[in-house]
Amino acid sequence: MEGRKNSRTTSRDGTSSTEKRRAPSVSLAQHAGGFDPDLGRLLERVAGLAPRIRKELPIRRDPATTRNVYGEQQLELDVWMNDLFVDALRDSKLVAQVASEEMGHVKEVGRGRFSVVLDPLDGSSNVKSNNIFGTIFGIFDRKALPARGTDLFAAGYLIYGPATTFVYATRTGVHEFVQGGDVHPDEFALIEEGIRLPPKGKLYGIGGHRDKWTPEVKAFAGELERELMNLRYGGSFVGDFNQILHYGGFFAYPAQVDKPAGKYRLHFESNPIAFIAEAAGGAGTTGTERILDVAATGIDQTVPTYVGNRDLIERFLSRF
Ligand code: FDP
Repeated sequence: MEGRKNSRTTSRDGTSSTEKRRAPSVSLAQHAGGFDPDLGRLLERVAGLAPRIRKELPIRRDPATTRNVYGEQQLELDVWMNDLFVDALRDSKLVAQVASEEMGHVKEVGRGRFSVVLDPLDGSSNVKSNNIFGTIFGIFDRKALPARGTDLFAAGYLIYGPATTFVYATRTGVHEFVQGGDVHPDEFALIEEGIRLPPKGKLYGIGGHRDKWTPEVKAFAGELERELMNLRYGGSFVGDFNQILHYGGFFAYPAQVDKPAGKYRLHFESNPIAFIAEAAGGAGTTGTERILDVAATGIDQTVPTYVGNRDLIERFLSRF
């Protein structure tokens, strides 16, 4: 199945291949179910929440009265999406534990084989401005939380952009799906299978404040700029990484001189994305070690996060 593209992709002559032949599209549930039937069922549940989420987006735009464990002001949408995902994971009967960026603790939800870590709404500051945001998740098989990233069984994300897309990865590959279509509007159909980071990275993006970046980060950013790589920073990890997945490059929310442990949450953001980057042939580092190898000491750990093409990560690491 490696490298397959869905029958609805547009060909170079501009005609949609749907117009040429109507081959049946491959659904997310079928695809992931072919890898592992329980994973197929779980991902179908997760993806099945997208239509409800999209419906609520125009309504739940206000700040909530609460803050998360990191002291950040929550949005109504943060809280609502967290509950929506936790309830769906519990109802699936496939999950034992859930931990999320919004809860700050591990919740026992049943006796299933999976444990799930998630950032229900990644990029919440983009809600107000209607820019890209999404949901990131990681799935462990028969592992108690918090667990090391290297033990992830699968990981993925949803993007609520102009189109709703779903990316999932197992150790053997990364696959992308899009929601919609004339036959099953709520279903996710395969767009691309076995995605690999393009060999010559085009983009770079670095969060935080240039004045506060460590000398290694400043120097490497200068190097990428001199190589005329294009700067893209959108303020949501999921959206920024998704660009790297498609165009190749380097993305970081780095160590800063006043924040050596970075901003991104190891379990809910950095591990799932590093897992996907590696499954697509790329790499993820904290600057001192592979992200997936970081020992799980607490559910609220943060790590400096650098992901992207392997050659760029290696060049970055050679500066230390
Ligand atoms: P947000 O706080 O808006 O949910 O770690 C969360 C995150 O977004 C990332 O998705 C995003 O890349 C980063 O924070 C944005 O941080 P800055 O506002 O410092 O750019």
